[in-house]
Amino acid sequence: MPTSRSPMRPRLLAAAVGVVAALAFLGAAELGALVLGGAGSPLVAVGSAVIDLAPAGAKDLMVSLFGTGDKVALFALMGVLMVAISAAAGVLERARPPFGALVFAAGGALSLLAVTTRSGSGMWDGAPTVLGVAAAVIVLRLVMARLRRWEFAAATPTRSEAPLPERRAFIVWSVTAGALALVVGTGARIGSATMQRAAAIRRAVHLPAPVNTSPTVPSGASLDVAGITPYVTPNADFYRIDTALRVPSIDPAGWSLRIHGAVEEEVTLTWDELLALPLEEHMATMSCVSNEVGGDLIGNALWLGYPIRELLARAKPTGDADMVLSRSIDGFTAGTPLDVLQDDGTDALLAVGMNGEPLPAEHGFPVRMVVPGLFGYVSATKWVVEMEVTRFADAQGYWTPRGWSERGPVKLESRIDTPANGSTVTVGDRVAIAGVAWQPHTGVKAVQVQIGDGDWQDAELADSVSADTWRQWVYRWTATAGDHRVQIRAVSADGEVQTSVQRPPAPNGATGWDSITLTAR
Ligand SMILES: Nc1nc2c(c(=O)[nH]1)N[C@H]1C(S)=C(S)[C@@H](COP(=O)(O)O)O[C@H]1N2
Ligand SMILES: [Mo]
Repeated sequence: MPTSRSPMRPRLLAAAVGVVAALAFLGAAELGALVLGGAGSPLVAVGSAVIDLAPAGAKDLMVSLFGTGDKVALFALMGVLMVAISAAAGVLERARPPFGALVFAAGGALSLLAVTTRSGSGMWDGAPTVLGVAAAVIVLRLVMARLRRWEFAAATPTRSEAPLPERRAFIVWSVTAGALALVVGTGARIGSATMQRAAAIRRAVHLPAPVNTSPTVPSGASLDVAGITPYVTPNADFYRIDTALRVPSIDPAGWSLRIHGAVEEEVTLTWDELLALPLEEHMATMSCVSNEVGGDLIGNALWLGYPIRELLARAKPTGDADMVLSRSIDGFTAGTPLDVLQDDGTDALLAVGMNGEPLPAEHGFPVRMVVPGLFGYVSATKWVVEMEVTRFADAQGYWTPRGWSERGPVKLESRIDTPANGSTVTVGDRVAIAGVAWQPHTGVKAVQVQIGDGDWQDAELADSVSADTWRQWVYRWTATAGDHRVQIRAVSADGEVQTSVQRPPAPNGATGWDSITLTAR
């Protein structure tokens, strides 16, 4: 018998629980889509499917009714439908569990169909929908359980007419779940839309051809060894290091670079002005100061850009300036020696292209710096918008007050890519021990290999485009029985032999020899 303590309209509340579960579906799915880079949103996919499947007459009707607002009207219509169906599912779940949950599963299956049959959909595009259904079912079951407890408590006779704690719990649970889903879902949808707009802007960019003859990679730069690092690193595999929680999204149309500070002429350069300049293409290996011996925070790419020295020549640095503090739109800064940037023999670029494409967003779109021979943290500012000509005595880059050296030339290093540490090989087999070695801008002239206590042997060295890139190397060893320690060292074009002294990355780059152990049986 209902009392004033029991839910006034339990079926209406059950319907509301269904709607909250639908919000949870959308919120979780949109969050999943955002994580996937804006792909797989069931909201978008179902909307598109409806547009595609709708008969022409219905489309015309929508357009004539709502004009250019037809898409908004479509989403509103879908929203009304979704509220109606999820409310019904809530009522059903209260009366006959788990049939309400099954309605969500069925709706999920339909939107999964819509998502995965969209043109260009990828393997993971169904994941947001699956996540959404899981969230909806969990919320439906949990919040419905609260409603049942309230109904049960109300039906249990007591003398008190005081409001029930179960009532309170139900309200808290449903409101919290609904609000959370709304906030997360809206935020994620906005995030995905922003990312997709940024991706479309990048796709529309047309880079000019370089004025220099871009370096052709000699066929001898790539050794035929399984497991060796490719000479040129594909953009998708290029290591990424930055302090950006969110990749900055810059519309090139609004981008400009300001060169100021100790200069005779302040220079401002827009995107169109930059692209109209004679751009050059140069290959360079870039690495991170945090790279451990044997680590993979290093990559080699073809960069298209304008020589920074030319821009500095326009600005005309004054007095005793010795540093350029470059600044990213997100506040990151790097302090680069002015003389390196002015040097005729160093291809320091204000880069717009990477391996024949506009810079990927996470690698600095639309514009970054690339300076052969210097670690990224003192030279390779991504999303660069400002260069201040100053002095090391007066300014510091982002990492310097955080315990990293003011100067960061890349150290002579070498790495074993294959075989993997701890591998077992067969006695008598020819084993290709191979990897890469680098000291960008100086160059590498030899790599030497030592097996156990044996003599240092010269490895075979691959060609390279220039001293600015790493070089592949291979040493073909006939395996002899036992456990062997294999270590390597590089010799620079200057004749420097890579030091065996083991130092950690801080404060200015790791040193030491890379080594592996091999067992031959
Ligand atoms: N805006 C910005 N640029 C930056 C950084 C950063 O944190 N923010 N990190 C630098 C560091 S430490 C390195 S090693 C390189 C890495 O460039 P990549 O992510 O394209 O490989 O970018 C440099 N440029
Ligand atoms: Mo770095």
